[in-house]
Amino acid sequence: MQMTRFEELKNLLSKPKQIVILSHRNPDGDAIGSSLAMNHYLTRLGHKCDMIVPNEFPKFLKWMDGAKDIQIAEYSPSNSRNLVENAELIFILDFNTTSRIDEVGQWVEKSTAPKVMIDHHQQPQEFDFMYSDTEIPAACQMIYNFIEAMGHLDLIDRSIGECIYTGIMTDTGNFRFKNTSAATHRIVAELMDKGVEADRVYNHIFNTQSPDRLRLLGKVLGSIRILPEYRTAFMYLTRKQQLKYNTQKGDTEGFVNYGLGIDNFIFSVIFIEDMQKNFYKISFRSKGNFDVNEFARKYFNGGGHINAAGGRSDLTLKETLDKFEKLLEQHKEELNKAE
Ligand SMILES: [Mn+2]
Repeated sequence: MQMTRFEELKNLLSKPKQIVILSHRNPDGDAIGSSLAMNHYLTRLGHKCDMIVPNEFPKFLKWMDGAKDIQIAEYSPSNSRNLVENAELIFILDFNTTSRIDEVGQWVEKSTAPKVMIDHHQQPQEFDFMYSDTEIPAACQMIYNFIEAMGHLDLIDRSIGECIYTGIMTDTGNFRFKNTSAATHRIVAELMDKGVEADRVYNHIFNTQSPDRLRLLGKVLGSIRILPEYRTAFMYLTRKQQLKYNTQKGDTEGFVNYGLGIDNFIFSVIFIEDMQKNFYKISFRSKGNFDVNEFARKYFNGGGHINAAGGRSDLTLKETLDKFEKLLEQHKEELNKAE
């Protein structure tokens, strides 16, 4: 593990501190898993920790130990703000710019507390202590490395192990994505030795769906657009459709990956209308060297990783899809050459 000024941080952590642990908007398994694992670990070291995320997270992540203690800034802004203002140390996990956490970001910018970033996304902002590695598939894997570097692997029990496992499993698409390494599997093996049951975690995350969610998936897959000339598939979901299928937070998670299942296809995209505001949230997935981070950054005000990124469009659905199809034409050669 390479963290800037690590020895200094170790020293800071040698005395009990008031710590705030933050993760990104629309928290996923890696965001919640890394927050909880870090919370349990630091609490065991004698620190007082509070976890904050900007908005609500899916029900399928709430079974993890301590999940009910996570503050949601959208629901309790003044309390969250107080916590950030009074923090002596701030952990920034699974994201790397304060713009990913809405108004919490402004409180963080004002805070003079030292900030520790542990993250695997590209182009990080500058923080006091940084462990940034875009080759690692999950922030949770980095949390494991951090605890190891602190010399505390013995403190990882089944409860911390399940949180770390959740983040690794979800961010690697169940150990399928390219950056899943031998190190990832070794860490997972260690976690299993500490009592983590892979099937138990999997069942909590993936086998707790509502019938409506499956029907929604059927609807989305039924309307998938297949563009072999660009090796691309895309889907969309309007607010009206989401209302019809009683869509809950997290229900659309993973839909986008189906497009990559088509033989020889390398690019899959889903456009999902926001339930409150007039914009479309976009998820981009690719296989191989077609860089969706760059694509999302350049055209859709987003970013992420080479093979998985997010973005947004403030245009109407029709305008958004027109823009997207024009971009496919522009990138036709690249899409056809990608491997
Ligand atoms: Mn992540």
